[in-house]
Amino acid sequence: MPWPEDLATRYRNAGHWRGDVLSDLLREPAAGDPARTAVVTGDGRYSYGELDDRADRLAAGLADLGLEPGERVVVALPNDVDFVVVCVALFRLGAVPVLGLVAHRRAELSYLVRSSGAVALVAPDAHHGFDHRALAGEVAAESPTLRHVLIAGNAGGFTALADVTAPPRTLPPPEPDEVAFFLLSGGTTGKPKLIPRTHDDYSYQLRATAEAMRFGSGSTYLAALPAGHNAALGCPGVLGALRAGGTVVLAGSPSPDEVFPLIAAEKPGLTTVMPAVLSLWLDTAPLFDVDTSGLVIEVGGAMLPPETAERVRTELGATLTHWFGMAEGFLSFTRLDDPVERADTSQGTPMSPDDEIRIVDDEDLAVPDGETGQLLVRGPCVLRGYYDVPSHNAEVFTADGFLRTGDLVRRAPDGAITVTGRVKHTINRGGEKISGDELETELAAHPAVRSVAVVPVPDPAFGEKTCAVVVPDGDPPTLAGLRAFLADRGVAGFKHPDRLRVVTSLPYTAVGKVDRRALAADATPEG
Ligand code: OOB
Repeated sequence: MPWPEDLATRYRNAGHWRGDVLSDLLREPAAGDPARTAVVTGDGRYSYGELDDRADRLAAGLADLGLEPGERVVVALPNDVDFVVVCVALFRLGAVPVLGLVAHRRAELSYLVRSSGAVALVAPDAHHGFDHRALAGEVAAESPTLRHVLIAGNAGGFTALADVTAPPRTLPPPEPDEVAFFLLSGGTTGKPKLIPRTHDDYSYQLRATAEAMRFGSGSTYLAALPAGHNAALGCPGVLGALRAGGTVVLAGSPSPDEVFPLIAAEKPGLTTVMPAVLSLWLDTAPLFDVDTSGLVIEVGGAMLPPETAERVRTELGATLTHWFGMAEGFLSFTRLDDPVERADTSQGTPMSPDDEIRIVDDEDLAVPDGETGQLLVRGPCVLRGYYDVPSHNAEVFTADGFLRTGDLVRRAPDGAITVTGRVKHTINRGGEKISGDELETELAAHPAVRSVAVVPVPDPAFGEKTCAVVVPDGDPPTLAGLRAFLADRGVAGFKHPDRLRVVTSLPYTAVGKVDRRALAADATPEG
């Protein structure tokens, strides 16, 4: 779904889209200063020269395996150097990464393969004690399009990523307006959808966010969130840091005992967190006694209590920028020089001067500044359609190409946007988005569930947790039973409900839909 020509021309003339391609990542620093550190992990340090060469060799090796430009490859790797090498190699080949999470299980990975028509899957051998090789085998068994399973580490019966190598050769570069990779949507209705991001649009996002965060070749970015998520990938994140010729520190998890030693050792100037993780960092920081005063912390993804924002300054001595972002491409954030009140209570202004926003009521009519309405967005990074779901696209895009975000916001007279809620059926569990429709469908398959509604419940640490409200069929199910059932169905653990409420009937609205608002209003932290 390309942008219409008039808008594409506008974005090019404005200098947003400059014809950059992500296959060029690593190239310039590797040529100019090959020994410079590109990536640091818990296990090692990797130079631009080394990673550039590894990406070239992997791209050639993948071409020898028969992988063609345009073919999709599901990548579900942890924050490790392989993530960077695999992504850049696929960009160079013109193959299209579909970025999953290492937390994904059979249900999610098979869905990603199926919905993208992927021909290959890249996974680790094991991670945090979980056998991803066995998981890859299960996915392969139910994915007829999959020709290759590539394993980082000990490959068992599959192909080892390290063995996919061939002498570097010149490959035709991708076109700037082609899809560079797919991100996964947090969902509005139904299952999460695939979001195409082009070389031009993502390069603009990487450049503009790096400039706004004053991130340059001497800067270090700490990736504490999963690198496959837009927040840590490209705001400016892992790819933006590499594009700028800076250093990326990849933390295996956002856990304080992993992150604080890395901050002490590598002194990153920029990182991204979600509010739940930030609270954990704040609570545990005194135990580590690390100097965090040089750190700019981008916080977004879920509601940030103003008290938490305040603690970033008083307890960490760090600088806070507050972000509203979505994988769909719209970003709004407070700038480094904004007054602190703005950073505490709003998500600032859109990234691009050519981002267009509308805030509308139920009739799609614009609401005045200061009043709450649904946010509609269009712009040089905002997708024009999810992949291969025309009827869904017809619902969530206006005729003139604005995306209905499903988020409720208000705009102050100075243009700053504040998120106040949402109309979409998702649970925002510490920043991890769970599609209510998807989870209800999975739970409804349980034999003891007659009907089910999934609603958020307030949680002091996560902001929201997930409550399943169940009308039983016979003996009511238990929470543990439902969770085990979902695990058996291969549903990722973060989607399993945290609470269960058993009821005799669900409330319905006048038009006969489950009244989730009433259920959510009844919900207490205890469930
Ligand atoms: C980020 O991206 P996604 O795609 O995982 O989630 C997008 C959704 C938004 O539609 C909104 O519902 C929610 O996450 N959200 C917020 C928020 N920022 C995002 N809700 C309340 N307050 C905020 N500040 O979450 C994401 C992508 C890039 C940068 C930062 C976050």
